[in-house]
Amino acid sequence: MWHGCSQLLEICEQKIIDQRECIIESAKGGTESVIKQGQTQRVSERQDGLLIQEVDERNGLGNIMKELLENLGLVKYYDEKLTLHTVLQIDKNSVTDVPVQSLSDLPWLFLKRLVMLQRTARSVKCSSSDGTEDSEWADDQEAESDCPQSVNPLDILTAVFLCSDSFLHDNNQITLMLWAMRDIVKKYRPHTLSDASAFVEERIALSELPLVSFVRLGRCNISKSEILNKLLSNPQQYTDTFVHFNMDCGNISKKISDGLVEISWYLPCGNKNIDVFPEPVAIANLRGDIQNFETQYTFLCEASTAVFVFFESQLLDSQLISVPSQKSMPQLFFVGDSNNNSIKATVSKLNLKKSNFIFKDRQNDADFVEKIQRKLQDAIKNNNHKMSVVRLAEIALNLGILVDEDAEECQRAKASADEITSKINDILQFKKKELPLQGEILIKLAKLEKEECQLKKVGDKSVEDYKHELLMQKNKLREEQCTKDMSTTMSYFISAISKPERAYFLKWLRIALENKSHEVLPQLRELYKQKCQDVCGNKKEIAELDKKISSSSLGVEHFIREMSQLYEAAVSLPEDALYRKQLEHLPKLCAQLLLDGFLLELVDGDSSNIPVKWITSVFSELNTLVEPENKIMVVTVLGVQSSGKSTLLNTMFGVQFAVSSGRCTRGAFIHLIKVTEECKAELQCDYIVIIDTEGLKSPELAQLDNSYEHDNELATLVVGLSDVTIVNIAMENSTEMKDILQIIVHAFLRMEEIGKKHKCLFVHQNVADVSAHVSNMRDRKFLLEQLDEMTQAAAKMENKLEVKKFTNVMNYDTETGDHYIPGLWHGNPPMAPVSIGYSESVYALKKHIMEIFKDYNPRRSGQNQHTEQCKSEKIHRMPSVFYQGDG
Ligand SMILES: Nc1nc2c(ncn2[C@@H]2O[C@H](COP(=O)(O)OP(=O)(O)O)[C@@H](O)[C@H]2O)c(=O)[nH]1
Ligand SMILES: [Mg+2]
Repeated sequence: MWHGCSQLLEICEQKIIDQRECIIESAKGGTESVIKQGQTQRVSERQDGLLIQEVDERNGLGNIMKELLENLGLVKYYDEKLTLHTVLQIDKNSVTDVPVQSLSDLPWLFLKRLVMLQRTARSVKCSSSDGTEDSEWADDQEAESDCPQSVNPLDILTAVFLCSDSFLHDNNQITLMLWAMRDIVKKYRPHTLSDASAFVEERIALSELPLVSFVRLGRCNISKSEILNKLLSNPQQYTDTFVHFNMDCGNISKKISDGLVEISWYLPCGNKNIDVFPEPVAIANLRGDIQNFETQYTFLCEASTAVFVFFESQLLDSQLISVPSQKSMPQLFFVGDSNNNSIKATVSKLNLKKSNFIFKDRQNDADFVEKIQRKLQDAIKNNNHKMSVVRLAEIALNLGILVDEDAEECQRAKASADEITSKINDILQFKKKELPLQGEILIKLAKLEKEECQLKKVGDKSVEDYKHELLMQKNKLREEQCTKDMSTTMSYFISAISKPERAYFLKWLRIALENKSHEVLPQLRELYKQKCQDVCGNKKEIAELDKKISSSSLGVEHFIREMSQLYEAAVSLPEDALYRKQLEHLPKLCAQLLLDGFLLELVDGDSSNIPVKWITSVFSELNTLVEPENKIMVVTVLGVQSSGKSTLLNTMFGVQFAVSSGRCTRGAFIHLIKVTEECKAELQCDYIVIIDTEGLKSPELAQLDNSYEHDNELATLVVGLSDVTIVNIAMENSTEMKDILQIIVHAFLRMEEIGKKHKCLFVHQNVADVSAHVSNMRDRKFLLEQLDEMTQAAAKMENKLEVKKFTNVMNYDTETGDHYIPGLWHGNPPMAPVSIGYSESVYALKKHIMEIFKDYNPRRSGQNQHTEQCKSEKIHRMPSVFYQGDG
């Protein structure tokens, strides 16, 4: 039961986490803060931002609001709330591009684009069908600004936000939306860092930064938001951070989004020639006139280092421009169209300094923006007042502004999470004590299970005896697991995820755990990356680092893993054992989480263990939870580590696999995506399971920690499960790729054994040329030749001489089986948005995959077959022949 808002926001944010300005600039980041109030209800939101909006209190929901929601077809979601599940499901619009005819399609189009990280997501409008171009001159003017078929993008954003935020129970309160912002993590390089490779990675809600606010008094001919966008962009890399007048439908009058406050951040990349500001700055933007939104204005004045007021000359008088609060003194700057005598008079009357005024006069935008940038820079230098988003909540409370997180269920969930995390001092110790079923014991178990399949050390014993011996050893370890009673932490965890507020709990827990490991992990990971790139890097160091990273990691997945081990140990007991009975409900809890949109660990990256019984039970519970006999299709991605695999899946399906800036992907994880009723028949499935795998290592690296086998098994397992396998190739490391292709070929070949011919797609990343397909023909031919060679070699090893060609084992279409995807960023991160080429190419890949489903032959993996496969000894026991010869 996902609480809509947090979910939706997480989509936006997570993207943003890494993709920064991505989409939304628009939803960019999605939203952040909402404010609603008495006469005027507002929501504050936005990418890196917040918003607010207006509704008449006397009318409950408010007529304007109601009408807009009705037009957008969102009324039912105002009470029910949109869930992540709904937003991510595959429906008839997921992969079709019919022009939008009605307003009620706009929110869905926006969401669809948001999910695919399209940075123009906010520019949604109905295709013009009324032929206004041909109409008479007469009433055009009216039509332009108030066309019934158009809605201001901010209104759409606000409406979607209102319909997805489960915290919004009460219309009549201004609310600060802190919860959504909690997740955003940003990486940047301030100029004060002397070390060229150093960077800052932090949870932006906690960062203490100067906050600069932009507000408007009366009407002003300058588009504040557009100027702000320019202010935040290097001219070579202009980005629409804030919705403004000159955007698609930006001229349509706002119906519900005045009063909204949005926040965004300027983050330097460390290059003086690119950066607009040398240090990070938070920027707040109030929509509407401060005369109508005094609370918001007061709030911003108390929080800000400087406030820029875009004013209407006639309105400049003492009352309106005084700082509304005594508490703090931001520097006020007045930005106006042009200077005139009446302004001069007021200025001298009020004893204001000339330096506090900025006039546009006849300057062009470039000069004007530069002037504001300088003022802003000076203001920050002169006043070192800093503020974090979390501390904004204190100011909000004093002003009677609600904070969304203060909702009771959210606080209860927080208390539960704190209960667990307060016990963590040392991660390693904590894992030993509170999660005792994993670690050493699990590594031993995993080894035994592997040996059970491989029988490598059978020596001169009889196979039967040897197997029995292994079984006894295994049972002993299971018994040992059973004797360790469930830790208090685990019983606490299990009880917390059994409660309705589990989504909040899991997010609080995840954030707290990430904060704990954050103290060491980013540096370790960066070091690891450097060492790996370094050709003559010390391999031993790399292996050490890898171990260190793994032991310093602690995430929610470790708790779920412990659950899986509790279960596996319990089911090794006799059927009627009490302990077993007590734990038999665990798979159901996990199946529920999977349905809620959480990911599930399929292969444990630390021990290479696959908890077969656990996964089987989770899937069979899943089958009971949804209607029985659900068919699923499985999509998997394989490739070198850090080649953008997780990013690819996230962009394609809107899911949240960890990308390297967050936690690292160890093992394999799965996400479940629902297919709507209308598409089930066509796509021949009810659910799509996507599997993200940890990156495969080159043999050289793998040697260090004996991970060949692990990689090999991982590839075999996931290929075995999947209907479509995406092989991700980042061009830069093609030699590494060759080694990895070998692993994959072996995996495919073994799959042939169980009679399944899988579809395979190659994705070439960072290739942007329009002629990519043609000009890479030779490369492709070469790749295929290599694959054929490898296939033959592998076939020899596996004693299948009849197999000669790659296409004998894989369903790979040499004409259509390759996709070329341009680079992810449009410009230089952190201020770069996701490139539209990336997002569109990934969308094309998604369409292709759906086409494959449609044509899939009936010998498909249904739910049952899937669990069968999981059980299948074949997969689990795939002998890793690959390196046996030369390893
Ligand atoms: N420059 C660039 N960076 C990318 C691209 N794709 C992904 N990344 C970044 O590379 C890092 C690793 O991506 P991730 O998806 O975690 O890779 P994985 O380890 O293969 O799953 C992340 O920080 C991504 O933002 C790309 O096409 N170009
Ligand atoms: Mg990954």
